[in-house]
Amino acid sequence: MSVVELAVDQLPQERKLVTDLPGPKSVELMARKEAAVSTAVGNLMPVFAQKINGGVVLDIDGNSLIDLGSGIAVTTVGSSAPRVVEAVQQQVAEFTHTCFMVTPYEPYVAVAEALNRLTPGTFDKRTALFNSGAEAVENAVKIARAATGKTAVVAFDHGYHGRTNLTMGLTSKNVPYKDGFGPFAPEIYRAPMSYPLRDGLSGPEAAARAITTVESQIGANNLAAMIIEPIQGEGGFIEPAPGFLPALLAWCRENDVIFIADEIQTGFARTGAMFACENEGIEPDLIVTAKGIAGGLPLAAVTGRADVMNSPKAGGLGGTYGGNPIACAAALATIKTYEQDNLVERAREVETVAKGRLQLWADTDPRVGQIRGRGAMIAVELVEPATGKPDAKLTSSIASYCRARGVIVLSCGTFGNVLRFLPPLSIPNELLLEGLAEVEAGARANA
Ligand code: PLZ
Repeated sequence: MSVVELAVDQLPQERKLVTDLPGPKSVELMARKEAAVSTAVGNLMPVFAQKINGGVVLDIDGNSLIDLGSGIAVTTVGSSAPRVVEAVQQQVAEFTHTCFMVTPYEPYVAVAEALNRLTPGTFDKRTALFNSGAEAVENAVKIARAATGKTAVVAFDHGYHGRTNLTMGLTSKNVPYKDGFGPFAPEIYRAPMSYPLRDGLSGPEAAARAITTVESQIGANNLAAMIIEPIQGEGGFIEPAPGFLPALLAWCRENDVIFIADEIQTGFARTGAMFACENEGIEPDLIVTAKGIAGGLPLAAVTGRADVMNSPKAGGLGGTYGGNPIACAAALATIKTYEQDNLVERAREVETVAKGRLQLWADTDPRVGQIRGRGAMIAVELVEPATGKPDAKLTSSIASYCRARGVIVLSCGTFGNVLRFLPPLSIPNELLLEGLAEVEAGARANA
């Protein structure tokens, strides 16, 4: 069994509610939030955080909640993980910023070396660092266009790549991400995704369908890049059928199309491999990472084939803050934690524990359409048993039930009918099981 290093002043690893949720202090702060923050910036739970580590979130009223979300797959090593805290404290005292393009510093180079070493593919690689997932995706597209001299980009049904103008266009779902925010960037196309529960196609069949769409609607001679999440995140934790990704990659290689894997949500041990592409044995031309890279500090990267990464003109990539030294120090400590604490193995253990518990529920409840996912990225798709239609109402009722009882549960999916579990790998198994038991209780309460 792998052992996760624990915070020095670790919170008691238990769920404990001392008020109704939200408690009075959170209610008061929410009133301030509503008076100060745009209503367009929503909150899943109206509960304000005080301190977070291990598998619990302590709120400002003293309630201790079970964390099954990791801030959307970010604090995979745990929030305020010990090595990260130490590295950030050291770096913040040395210098906070130079702009890498003005005065470079070693941590940026070390993060690039680590990503070149860890990402799939033994070929010569280069990396560039950015601030957010969406910014890195935009840069991957810029790089692919520079490398190929072509302009079109194809993304997939149910795909999610961000909220900036270009990445909004790449994102599939309209509400809440795109509605009213157009016009979108030109030369973005969409192909059908492999969705085994709903299309019944094998990987090669689904790939042939996608390739037909691409060839008939875009043309390989116009296509700079294909971008895909190896397991879709916001779209519903959709795992393509085996063989789908390798067939797409092979087609891209034959047609001078850059294959971009968006591993922003799946990367860094999350799926029981350092990167989800490893599960299918594929080596993308470019791989985009963020979230789990730096233990909660904002950092993102594009890593890939040296010839592709070096194709924009000198000075063509950059930004004021990209690869901020504090974020880089955090990333180095985070990566060390993945490797030294063997968190890839810990993610596999989380899969066994979580799937085992969810299966007990599924065995007696036909509304569980499918349990899927890998590692610490596990989902339950909820359906109407008679028709197989997505059941978004049940999904939100269960999520609300859990949140009211101090279990942070996220949902996702184009049809809003998927419960997703993204616990930090620092969560004790007992707490994970307790949280999942509450999910089943929520389903029983909504029978
Ligand atoms: N690509 C695969 O999962 C971010 C979005 C939450 P940023 N996912 C969480 C929300 O509602 O905004 C994500 C992702 C994949 C790109 C992104 C974008 O990463 O760091 O949020 O820009």
